[in-house]
Amino acid sequence: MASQSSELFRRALTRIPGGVNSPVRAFRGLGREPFFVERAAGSKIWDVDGNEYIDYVGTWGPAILGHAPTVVIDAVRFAAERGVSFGIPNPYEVEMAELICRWVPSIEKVRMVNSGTEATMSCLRLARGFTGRDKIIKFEGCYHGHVDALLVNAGSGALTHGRPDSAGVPAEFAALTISVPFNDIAAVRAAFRENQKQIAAIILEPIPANAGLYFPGENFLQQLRDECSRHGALLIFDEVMTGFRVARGGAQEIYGIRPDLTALGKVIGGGLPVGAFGGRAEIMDQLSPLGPVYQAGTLSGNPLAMAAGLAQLRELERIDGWSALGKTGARFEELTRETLRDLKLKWVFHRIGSMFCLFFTTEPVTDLASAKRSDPEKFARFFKAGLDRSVYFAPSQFETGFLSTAHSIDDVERTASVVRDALL
Ligand code: KE4
Repeated sequence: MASQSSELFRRALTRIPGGVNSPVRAFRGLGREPFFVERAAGSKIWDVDGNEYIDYVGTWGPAILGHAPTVVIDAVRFAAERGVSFGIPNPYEVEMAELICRWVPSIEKVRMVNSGTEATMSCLRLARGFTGRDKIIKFEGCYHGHVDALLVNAGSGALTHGRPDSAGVPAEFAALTISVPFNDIAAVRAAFRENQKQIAAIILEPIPANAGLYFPGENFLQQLRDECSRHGALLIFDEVMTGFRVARGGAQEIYGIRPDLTALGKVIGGGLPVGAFGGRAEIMDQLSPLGPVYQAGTLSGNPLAMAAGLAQLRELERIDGWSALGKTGARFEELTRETLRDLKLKWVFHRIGSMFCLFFTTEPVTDLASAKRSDPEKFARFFKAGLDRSVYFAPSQFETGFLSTAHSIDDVERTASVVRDALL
């Protein structure tokens, strides 16, 4: 008898393109159908056929406290009983804005939106409005949501499904986006030389995590900071994934870099639809109703998303979630590297805090080109072997895994033995 997931997928395919509301969920190229989740709690998810999995996707980042943390559920219930949306300023928005500005010093003012895509899209428009320039520099493999101007050599699902440059984006839009290899400061300098006074901003994931996970080279972020300051362009950090995860102040705290604008999302909504963008007040004050750059949203600052995000962030601080995540991550890395050594495998394993990625290549991974050397068949076999053993890793080589504070050492040790079997 067909499983309930298969039955749901069959129905979904009839009414939803690809059967999914976001491409990366489709398990394409993995030789199996996606499962449908029924519920989730802590580090676990259960599908509609009753199968339990240890979850290392964490809804792509938001579930930093694990699924359905009590503090978030209680906060959403409390808020919901008082109204689920107002379209009128509410106290939660002020508390969220003050918390973000307190935790991320480069953010003097912030505006809430409803997705990471909206956050990066708004950053671009604001940078163009503030500088009066049109061109943007981005990096191959970085993914900033499905913004027209940024679906150029994009990562994540665009890369997974072989559409780093999406159809439907006018050539005129793409022509304003200069895409260069990550960690290639010479290419950035050349772009500024060849486009004098035309570049509004550089946008990047300070720690790229949408072509698998890799890191900025020594001084690379400082060099970008210097180039932007030298040429009057804005430096935009897309911290939708790293914000409040890799450290309380995000990647910019770890690397000690002060971007002009920052995009946020995921963790700040506690799992509800949310995004935010913020930065220097003189830039943010260019936004309507104060300034000429228009940006708006019916559900921006929604009370449920704000209540959920505030509860999650405050709990994260109360328990010092970042050091807990670091400890669990370190144990996960220790066991993974032990397994790779024992099996005499030289696959590249990257981790920072609670974010990790295993590349099926033995060459160093420092940018998209090197990440693409990873063997897709080996990845697919590993992913399915994990799933067959009740461990759900991200269903693409060009994604990143996430631990939460709900992942126990027992979860991690059980996963390590699954990794060993899956690598055999
Ligand atoms: P959303 O519009 O999906 O909320 O955020 C877009 C975005 C922006 N910036 C970064 C660094 C991101 O990682 C994302 C979204 N991340 C992907 C996972 N790699 C979302 C998963 C999906 O597309 O379904």
